[in-house]
Amino acid sequence: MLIETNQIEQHNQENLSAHQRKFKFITEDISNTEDIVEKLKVFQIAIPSWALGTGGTRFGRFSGPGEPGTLEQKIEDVGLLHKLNQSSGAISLHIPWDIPSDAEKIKALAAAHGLGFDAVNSNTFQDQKGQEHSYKFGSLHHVDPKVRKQAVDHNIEVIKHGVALGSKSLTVWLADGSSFPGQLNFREAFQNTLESLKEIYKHLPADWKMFVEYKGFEPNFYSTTIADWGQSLLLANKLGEKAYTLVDLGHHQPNVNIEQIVALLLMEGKLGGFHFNDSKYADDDLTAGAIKPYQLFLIFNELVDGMDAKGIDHATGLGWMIDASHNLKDPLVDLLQSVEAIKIAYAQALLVDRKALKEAQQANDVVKAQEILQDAFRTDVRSIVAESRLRAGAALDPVQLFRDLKVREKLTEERGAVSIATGL
Ligand code: PSV
Ligand code: MN
Ligand code: MN
Repeated sequence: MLIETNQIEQHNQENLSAHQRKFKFITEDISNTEDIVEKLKVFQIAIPSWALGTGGTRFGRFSGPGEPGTLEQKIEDVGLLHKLNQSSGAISLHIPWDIPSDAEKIKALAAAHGLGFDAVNSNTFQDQKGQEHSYKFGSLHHVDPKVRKQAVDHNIEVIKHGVALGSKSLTVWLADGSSFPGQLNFREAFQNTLESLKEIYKHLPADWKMFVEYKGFEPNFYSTTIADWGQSLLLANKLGEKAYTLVDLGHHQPNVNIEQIVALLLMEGKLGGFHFNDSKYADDDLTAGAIKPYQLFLIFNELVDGMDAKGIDHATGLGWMIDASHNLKDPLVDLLQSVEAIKIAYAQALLVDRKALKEAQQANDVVKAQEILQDAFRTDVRSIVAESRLRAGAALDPVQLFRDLKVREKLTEERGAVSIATGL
């Protein structure tokens, strides 16, 4: 084990009095801190296997030292995150980047790190070696039924891998679309996608969910076949009760009101889960909360409101996952920062005085409504989040402990300076 429990205890001991001072200060002003701490303690955010290596851009990839080269090493990395924050208890695999050679062994390794398997992701946006038909012009929407069948079969294969690992959901993201007007018949592309998804849906185990991810651009730039939440919802409704819309924060055109989308999808019982990240321009996949923390808070505000209204359990009701990749930072530190930002936004949303907000809305008191939200957002909840970690046996300051224990240096010693990590 690269990080021992006693090292976490020692770190917490050294930081305890400073933490307690801040936590005591905030509990004096907030009546429901205990409730918030307990909710945060059980809140888990899954880590995608492809975020563990440096992502790169289409102009180049500057890989970092000690990055994982195998599925086993990726699991070990998520194990390290979970040891540090006790909030990253699952890994999400992308097939075929992460094909497990021996599912039982991989499952046992994950279990030894306290990890489960989140959604499995199919990949029909790249051609693989030896593949018969190319996805250059799409996969599930393709004009050629042979290409569609190949893509359907791949998804069925992914489900099988997921079943062997104990995963409970399949995420389908398609690069299918067009880059020039006239290239596609929109209705036929949509119908083909629906028929293909129906085939895949038939192979979904009874207790599984299918997440239909949408994205309005890239790699196609004129149209994408599942471009927005409306098109994803249309598909999910036609597919059946196991199909849901998945919201990736980076997949919207600039300034789209994502919190409103989330509110309505939740209301319709069709919000499946999230890919958290942040962006300034497009699908930038930056650290969650790095650019627009207020938006992240407003999204959680809708989530808490909508989930409570329906009695949905915050921790288990939706699929919570990060989907980020980073070119400049240590991937593990970046993921720790993302998890922290998500938990901060969640904690702030739990602070919102819902009764007062309702009253302000009913009275059309715009100023009051804004004040209520901004009061919550401007509250420094970091000590509440830290307290939840302390109680869960995690580190008070995961990033600091990562540095102090020289985790990256040790990984580099073990794995070497040159990385062969897969992923985008
Ligand atoms: C596509 O941009 C995406 O967000 C999808 O979730 C993919 O599965 C993931 O990134 C990794 O390529
Ligand atoms: Mn995504
Ligand atoms: Mn994306």
